[in-house]
Amino acid sequence: MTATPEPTPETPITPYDTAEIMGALYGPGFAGLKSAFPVPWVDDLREDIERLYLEALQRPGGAVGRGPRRHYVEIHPEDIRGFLQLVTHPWVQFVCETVLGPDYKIVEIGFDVPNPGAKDQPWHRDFPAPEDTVKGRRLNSLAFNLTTVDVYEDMGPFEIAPGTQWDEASQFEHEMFPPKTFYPRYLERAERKMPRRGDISVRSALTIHRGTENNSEKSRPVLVLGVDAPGANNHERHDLQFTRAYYDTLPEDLKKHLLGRIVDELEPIHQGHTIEGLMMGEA
Ligand SMILES: O=C(O)CCC(=O)C(=O)O
Repeated sequence: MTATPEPTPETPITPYDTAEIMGALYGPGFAGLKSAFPVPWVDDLREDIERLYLEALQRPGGAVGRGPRRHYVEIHPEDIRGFLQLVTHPWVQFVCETVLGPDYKIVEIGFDVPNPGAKDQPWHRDFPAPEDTVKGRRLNSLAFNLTTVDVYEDMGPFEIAPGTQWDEASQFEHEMFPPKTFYPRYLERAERKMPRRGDISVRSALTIHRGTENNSEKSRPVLVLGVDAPGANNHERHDLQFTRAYYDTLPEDLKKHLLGRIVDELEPIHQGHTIEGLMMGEA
């Protein structure tokens, strides 16, 4: 048995494993960490999200439909109390560096709200696979998800078809929506995720997935953090903003990972990332 080496600056001991993370994202296309955040911290996040959701619903274009009784809202990092803790969590940083390299960029923060009565979404990717993935066989973006409620079977859990980030998409509508004849392949592989408050997960947004029907009385707000490798250009669909006063409070080594604008006053976000194929029915 090999002895554990003494930690030195060259061999820092981290509890996380590079091969395991690479294997998870390049294999199933999904990884998770249980109990990454304290429950009271998540409860504060839910409180912030509930307030931002009400505000967004009142603002034209503030919340985009993602299907019947479902919305997506892109937000300003400083409008949630836990932004800094989220993006400096050692696992989040480790996964970003491992999969996207040392120059990874945070490009999006928002939340999905599947409300009671939300229906099964069509299986989909969040955007078409880029050339880097199709030809280069490389993942150049990740989406972290953090539930703000404990999820149970009747709450329309998120469902994912492991390994499908590599599926060829020439027959997909808009390169994102596979034809219904492909659904048996996803159903055969489907995994329903029922995280608890404090758990965090990460996936390739190309791994085919869907939100399912919410038959409960409870909504299931989930935070989304989008991160790119250099050149992925997903920031073009988003509008990350920081006030100068807030930005100045952030640690220097975090700033190089933020791809957004510094503004005098936060501006309402015009939602750039609509997913046309999900906007069916009334949101
Ligand atoms: O229900 C979820 O957790 C995710 C929904 C989703 O994939 C989407 O709206 O694009």
